[in-house]
Amino acid sequence: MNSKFIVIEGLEGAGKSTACRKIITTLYQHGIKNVIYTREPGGTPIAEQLRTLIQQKRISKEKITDSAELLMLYAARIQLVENVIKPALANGSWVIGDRHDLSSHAYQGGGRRIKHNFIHYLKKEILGDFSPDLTLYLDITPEISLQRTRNRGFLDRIELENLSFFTRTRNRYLKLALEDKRIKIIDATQKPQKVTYELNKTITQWLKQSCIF
Ligand code: Z5A
Repeated sequence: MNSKFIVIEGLEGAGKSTACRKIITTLYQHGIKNVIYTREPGGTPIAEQLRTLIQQKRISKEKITDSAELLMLYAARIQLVENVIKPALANGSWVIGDRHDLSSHAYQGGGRRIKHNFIHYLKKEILGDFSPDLTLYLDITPEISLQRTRNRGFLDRIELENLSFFTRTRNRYLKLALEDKRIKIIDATQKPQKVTYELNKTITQWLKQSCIF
């Protein structure tokens, strides 16, 4: 059975971490037991250090520029892809990714307004043709996202952005999801049980369509 790379995307608080756990269980029930979980940014020692740099509120008075943030995200991503994801796929494992490249197009492209052509150029140069087999985008409004993350009490550097930043991010997610049939949109404003039901349905249909069982 060919191994696959499945990615979960969405605003913070969309339920990505919860969804990753559920998907691993669904795959297990379908006999796919060799599955690893990755998160971005992060997932290797160097990528985790970059994650800390990206998320930390303040290291000194020095501001992280938008371009530096984007480059650090791609540096973390390629460390993870080359050292963890590709070797796992080559060994027959499936990979469930908590965020991947689409996040940069949504947050840095939509949220930070970095030019699409520049991000696309980086993606092509750094990742080449490597991309997920399936992406599940958990759609919530920025208002729900802020409500869920603020309930947690701790906000990192990106979570401190304002509502219009997250509105632009969500709009970019939706635009890109509607343009690419490998991205499925799940309404994640619904109750957790309903979101889990939709996830299972979408994954099961996709497994059938891809002739995986
Ligand atoms: N970032 C970027 O800018 N560019 C990039 O290229 C990449 C990332 C890769 C990573 O944050 C940050 O990096 C992120 C984007 C940026 N920052 N922002 N802002 P992270 O990895 O630390 O966290 P996150 O990805 O934003 O996820 P999260 O906050 O941990 O949320 P989540 O994984 O989507 O949700 P969860 O932990 O499963 O659930 C959150 C809470 O909501 C929890 O209390 C649940 O019980 C609740 N929940 C979940 N689903 C529901 C439903 N359906 N109803 C009610 N409550 C729910």
